[in-house]
Amino acid sequence: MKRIPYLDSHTGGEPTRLITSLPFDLGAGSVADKCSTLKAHHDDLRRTVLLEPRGSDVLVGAYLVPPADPTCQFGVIYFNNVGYLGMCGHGTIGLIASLAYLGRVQPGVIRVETPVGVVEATLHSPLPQGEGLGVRAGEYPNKVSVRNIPAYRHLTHVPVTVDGKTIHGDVAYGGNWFFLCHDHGLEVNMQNLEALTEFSWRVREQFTADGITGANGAEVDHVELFAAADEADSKSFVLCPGKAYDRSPCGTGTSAKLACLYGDGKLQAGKTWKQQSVVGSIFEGSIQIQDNRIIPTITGEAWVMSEGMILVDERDPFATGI
Ligand code: PYC
Repeated sequence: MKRIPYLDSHTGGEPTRLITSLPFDLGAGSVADKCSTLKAHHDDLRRTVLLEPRGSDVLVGAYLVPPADPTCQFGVIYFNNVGYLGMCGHGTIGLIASLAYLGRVQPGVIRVETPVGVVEATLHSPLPQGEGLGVRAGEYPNKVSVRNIPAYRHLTHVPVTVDGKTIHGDVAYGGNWFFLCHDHGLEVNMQNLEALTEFSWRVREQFTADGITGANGAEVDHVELFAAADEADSKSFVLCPGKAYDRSPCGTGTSAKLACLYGDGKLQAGKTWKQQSVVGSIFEGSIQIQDNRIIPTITGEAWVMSEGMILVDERDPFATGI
């Protein structure tokens, strides 16, 4: 019987399943190298941990791995129901809040190596200034700001025709690749999830058919449909690569959005932008410009919600998921 301990959290409704120790060695390379090794040799573990019957399409997983960069405390590799992610904003907020719950980090700055670069998380102290860095009994700090890798817009106002309707959007990078669209004409709310999902999926298929990619031929595997919001600057529906929608406002998607806003002259460095998800949760985002690069910071809260042990009986026909 294999036993794999896990800790589940959610960030604005989007779950992260944290696996703090892997049952095999991934060598001494960078986190990007470790991710390649996982893909090539250990993809069964991703399937076991995340797919039904032990998981679901909605879950995002996070493997905690040793960093190669000596300035980092942790390395992390995010994964989903169909593969691996470059970075994950909600996942990093979930990771740091989970590590705080486990007592493995204190409020302050924590550097994390991901397959696409180093991100810097700030775990905020829940106590007012002057009351120390600690927490009230039984509580753990759960508010996290993530200074992401640089974000940028790759293509502007790209037309895509779906079901005879032509829409437009930008292709931008925030740690993953996104198509960001405003003129889709759909209501962005919980009553319209099926239509939003099907439409976004068709957009993504059409992108592939049209040969539109991110830089260096990268697949644009996330679709963001934007709409006006009452309690934030904007609301969005985000479709993830495995056809589940992001319950959070999507940290990497918000980073891509901030890069486009800056490119359009609609966001200045240091100003806060509030992005709301289709379920109503909000991330605050801002950018800094450093060496002509756009560096987004995303802030949100995560909540631990389940701690346990995945059991894998080797006789189980669904040991590696459905
Ligand atoms: O928050 O960056 C994010 C994210 C990517 C996919 C799901 N969430």
